Amino acid sequence: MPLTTRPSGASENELSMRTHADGLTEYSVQGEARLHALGIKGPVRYGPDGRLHSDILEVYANHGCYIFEGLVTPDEIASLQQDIATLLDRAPSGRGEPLDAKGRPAFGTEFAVPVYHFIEPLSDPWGGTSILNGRHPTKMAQPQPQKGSPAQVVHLMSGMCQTMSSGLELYGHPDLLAIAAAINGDDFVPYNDAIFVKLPYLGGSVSWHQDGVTHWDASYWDEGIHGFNFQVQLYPCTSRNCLWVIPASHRSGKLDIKSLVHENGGSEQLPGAVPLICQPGDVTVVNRQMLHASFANTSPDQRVSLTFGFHRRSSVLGQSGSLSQAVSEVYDEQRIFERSAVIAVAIDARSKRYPGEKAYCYRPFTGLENDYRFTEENIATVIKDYNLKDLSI
Ligand SMILES: O=C(O)CCC(=O)C(=O)O
Repeated sequence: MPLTTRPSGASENELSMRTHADGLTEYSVQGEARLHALGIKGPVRYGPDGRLHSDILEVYANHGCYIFEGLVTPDEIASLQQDIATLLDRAPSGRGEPLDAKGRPAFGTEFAVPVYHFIEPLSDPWGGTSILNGRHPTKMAQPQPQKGSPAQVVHLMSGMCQTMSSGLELYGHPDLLAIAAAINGDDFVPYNDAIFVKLPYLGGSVSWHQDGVTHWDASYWDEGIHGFNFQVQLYPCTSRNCLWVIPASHRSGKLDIKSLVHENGGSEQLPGAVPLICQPGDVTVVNRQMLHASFANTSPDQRVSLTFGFHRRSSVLGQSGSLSQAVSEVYDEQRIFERSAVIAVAIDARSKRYPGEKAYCYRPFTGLENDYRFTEENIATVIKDYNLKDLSI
């Protein structure tokens, strides 16, 4: 739906926002039709063996993505929304600022990895740059924000397992971990997490990319080798603000994105893409080899996506750091164990919050449960600054 009402305070600049929004209309209609035809949505279901139903795994293998409807309960979503609102309220007033917008000391200065990542409204911070191994080779359209918009807006928040109690509890969700085990094996390992924030009329874009960077040329390459990302959706995701993916692109190897955009007349509206339209509580699973992007949010709807991924252990063991990790870092057994311990502590934190729920049994920590309880000591040694040990590939 194009913008039909003039946002308050809008000026002639709104025209370019409107042009951007109008320009997405036909593409959205076609994308939504493709999404419905694809059959990639449904509730989580298990087979007689108690593992994720093979029908779902087959759909995921074919298309590279799945939308688990209503996987996270409304009560849990409400807690997550509340914690996100607090995090945004306490964000620095801009990049590098010590105080929040209300003049209080900003949240999160004690963490080694900065919590908040700012961008200029409606901008594309990574497209066409060498940031993140240069994996976003083309620039997205950057519409003019309306007059009076803030100079910078929060685009990403890092470290959800240490910045919000509901984030750590979510990390131990039994269905999410069972899905991770079904896709990556019972000895699966974590990747990283990031909360994408797309504020109404302000949220930036994420240019077309494939996430994985390490295994493309390996003789043992396959379609699942770079793992997957969950996105837990806290608000309705529309074709205007959501993540778009190109189905089955995870099976095509490394794509020449520059050429794809060039062959598309320079337009970022790549053919065949589908919008991952969701309701709050839905969880998407997206193979990290899929070609995916999101457009500047020129819509009135905010999106907040808690994004966290998992890998096969064999994809990570022995690799060197990439993306946000330094190349000098080596993912040896110890490093993997220490980062994986976050899952063990999260499972215990969750079982304290939801005592009636059957806790997930994470195989690499079987027998070690008592050492990885949600205690003050483990918060200090396992959780604090855990994201320095992310396992990016
Ligand atoms: O949610 C988005 O807008 C971008 C997500 C993304 O690019 C990713 O998870 O790799």
